[in-house]
Amino acid sequence: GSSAATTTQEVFTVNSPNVTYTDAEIRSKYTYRTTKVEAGADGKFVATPTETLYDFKVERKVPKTGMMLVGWGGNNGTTVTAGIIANRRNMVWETKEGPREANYYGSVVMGSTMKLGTDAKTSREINIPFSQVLPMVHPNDLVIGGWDISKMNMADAMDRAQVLEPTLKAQVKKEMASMVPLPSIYYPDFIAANQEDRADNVIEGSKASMAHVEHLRKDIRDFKANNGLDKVIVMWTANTERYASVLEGVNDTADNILKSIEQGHEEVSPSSVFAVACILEGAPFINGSPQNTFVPGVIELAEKHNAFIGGDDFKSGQTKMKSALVDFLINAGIKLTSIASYNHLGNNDGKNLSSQKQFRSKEISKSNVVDDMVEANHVLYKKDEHPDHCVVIKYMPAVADNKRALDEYYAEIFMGGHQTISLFNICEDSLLASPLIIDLVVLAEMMTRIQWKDGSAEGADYKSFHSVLSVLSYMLKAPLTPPGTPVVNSLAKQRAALTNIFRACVGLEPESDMTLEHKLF
Ligand code: NAI
Ligand code: DG6
Repeated sequence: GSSAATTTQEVFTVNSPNVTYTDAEIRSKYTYRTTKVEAGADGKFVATPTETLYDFKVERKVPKTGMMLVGWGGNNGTTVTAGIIANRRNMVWETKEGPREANYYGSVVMGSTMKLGTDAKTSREINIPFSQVLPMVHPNDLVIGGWDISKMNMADAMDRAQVLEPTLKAQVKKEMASMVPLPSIYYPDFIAANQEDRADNVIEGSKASMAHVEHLRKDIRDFKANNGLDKVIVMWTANTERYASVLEGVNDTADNILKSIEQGHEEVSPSSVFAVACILEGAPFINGSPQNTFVPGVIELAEKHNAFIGGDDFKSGQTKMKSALVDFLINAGIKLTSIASYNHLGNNDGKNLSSQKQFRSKEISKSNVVDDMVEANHVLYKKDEHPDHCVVIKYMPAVADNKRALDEYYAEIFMGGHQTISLFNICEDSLLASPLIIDLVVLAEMMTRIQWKDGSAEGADYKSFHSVLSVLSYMLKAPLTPPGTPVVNSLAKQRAALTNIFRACVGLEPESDMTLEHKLF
């Protein structure tokens, strides 16, 4: 079929003395309003509204962008690639339920809207596609590449994944067959032993080295040059690794991690080597798996180089529900007392997670997701009191990518009563994860074109957001935040932060949902 149009038409301009448009930039003067709280001498709080002035600057030209996936030949890598090709070509395919057409359902950027404001004449809400609040890359335009320790071409790897309909696969097969992942680094101790038979596309050397860092940097540079790209975003969607031990003198500082890579220290994981290569190359790097890729030394290195990093672990199904449902229950004043989360799945991710150390990485990222919401409610929970929470994952080959997630939420309600909520969530795991990959790439790229400066200081310089992109939290189970800053797990707060920061960049107030215009007249 014909190629889909991707040029983003600007659907609105902001009419404000604080906002200016040039061909190259949108500039806004923004007043950030928040509340500082102090405990008074009488033990009561004093809340003081505060205002901070910021200048934001957004580069308008959408760059030609590449997306390089580590683990490209896996279920997520093949599914997101086929999905983008299908969208690019407006494909339609037959299923037993009738024809289906390519879409971006499940992507916040491509599938959701945000309220721009109220219609001046009718008072109705005007909503715009999320993708149009700022000038973002269209996923159809992403040039895709990447690495895998398996050399299978992408068409065969797509068959191996058992995710997409045969009628769709037939249409993308030829293009996918021409794509073959670059060889990657493989340190067997970090992923399950049951993955070994896949590893036939491996760069020489089974522990970290500067040669590996340089090899990966060159891969990124070559990909950029060969495709005429302005930017490359790299995403880890390879197997879940075991945790790396965080050791003094080894991976605790930027200098030490570089030294440990040079010395081939056994606690440096492949994902950390990829992260370091990307930081040094200035390519944003996002970790879609749960392991501690971002040991303190890697974070410090990113800060030193003003490079963007984000993670950890795609938040696709069970955890996304959890970070919405727990928020709802606790904010409704209902005392959640336990969560039991069972999963079984039969894809290669499940096979890798059947190994204890890799499972442990996932157990950690799936378990810490309610802490802040519990801690915020000292009416329901005493200090250090938590709901019981257990996470189980079992490998069940027959169900393939159709992961089953069973959750029981048990809560205490009025007057000693109980409420039990049972959820049974079934779907192709990779069809949930692929749109998140797209969102993470598009949003990370967008963040590279936003700059800010202190709006009250004469002559202040523009700079970027902090290296750790916590603004990506909505898509991630265990959001990485700048050192010393709080983690926010509530899905609603994560979305509000993202949309309101983007609104601020074009000089719009946060969406408060007060709608006083409908209440005071
Ligand atoms: P997969 O097992 O199908 O794909 C992973 C790929 O990574 C494989 O092709 C493997 O050969 C490759 N690989 C392993 N080590 C590598 C290395 N050092 N360099 C390059 N390639 C390497 O797994 P899937 O389902 O695509 O998931 C990928 C990751 O995303 C897993 O860690 C999983 O836990 C995580 N994830 C997946 C979600 C989902 O819904 N599918 C959601 C959340 C996280
Ligand atoms: C079993 O839970 C396998 C995992 O890789 C998950 O499917 C994946 O991390 C998605 O997790 P969640 O909790 O967002 O559904």
